[in-house]
Amino acid sequence: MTGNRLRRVWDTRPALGAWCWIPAPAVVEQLVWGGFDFILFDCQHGEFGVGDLEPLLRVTTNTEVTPVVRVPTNDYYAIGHALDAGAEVVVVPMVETKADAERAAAATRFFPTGTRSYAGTRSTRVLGTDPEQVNREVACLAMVETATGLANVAEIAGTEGIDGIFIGPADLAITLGLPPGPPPYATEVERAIDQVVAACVSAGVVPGLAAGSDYAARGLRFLTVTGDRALLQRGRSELEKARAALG
Ligand code: 3PY
Ligand code: MG
Repeated sequence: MTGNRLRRVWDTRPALGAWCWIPAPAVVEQLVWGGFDFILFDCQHGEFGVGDLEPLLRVTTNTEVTPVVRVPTNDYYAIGHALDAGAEVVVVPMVETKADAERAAAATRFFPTGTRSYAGTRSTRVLGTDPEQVNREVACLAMVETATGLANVAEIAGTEGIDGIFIGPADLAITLGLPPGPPPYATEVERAIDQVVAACVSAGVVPGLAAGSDYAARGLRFLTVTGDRALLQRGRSELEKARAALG
């Protein structure tokens, strides 16, 4: 498969990925071996910034795993730098309005559709040197994770250059006046998920959710199944099992 493999995956079936919060190539390698469709490198809540991405993204070179980066904020420099380092998909947090969505989309593409700046960085080895082809292959996912974003979701999903909406259920719950928590979510959050999926379907873009494959049946096509921290935390249940076996 050439170009951005994840685009081909989410067009045919739900894409399943893992979060990376721990900035260690050995950890990324384990996730690559896990066989996920994508790894979501989290520069917002992970222990690294966009300047630390390159050695981590390099581990995905020539694998079937698409590198996705959540940038820390909706920022021209952060989006450009993540793409320069080799991100094929950028996830932009806290998109609340059409203007926010337009800013994220413009930073993701070169002229004439955007304002991204060109350089012979690692990205030219990943998606090529032709700006038109790169514009077609990269993807920009806007995060809808606030009550305001939810109210404007149809406009956000319909913004030129927005390829999908990624729902952040924790921030969304908080801004709806509810505590954040694991799935199944509060009724209002579950309803919001269906509202975002409907807006995405009508705009022809990909709906995604920071939750596992249970949600694929609800129309979600970009799902994070687990992450490095969660996998390590399983050590606790292993210990509990071992203690229980000892009686
Ligand atoms: C959220 O749930 O708010 C997220 O951003 C997912 O990490
Ligand atoms: Mg969030």
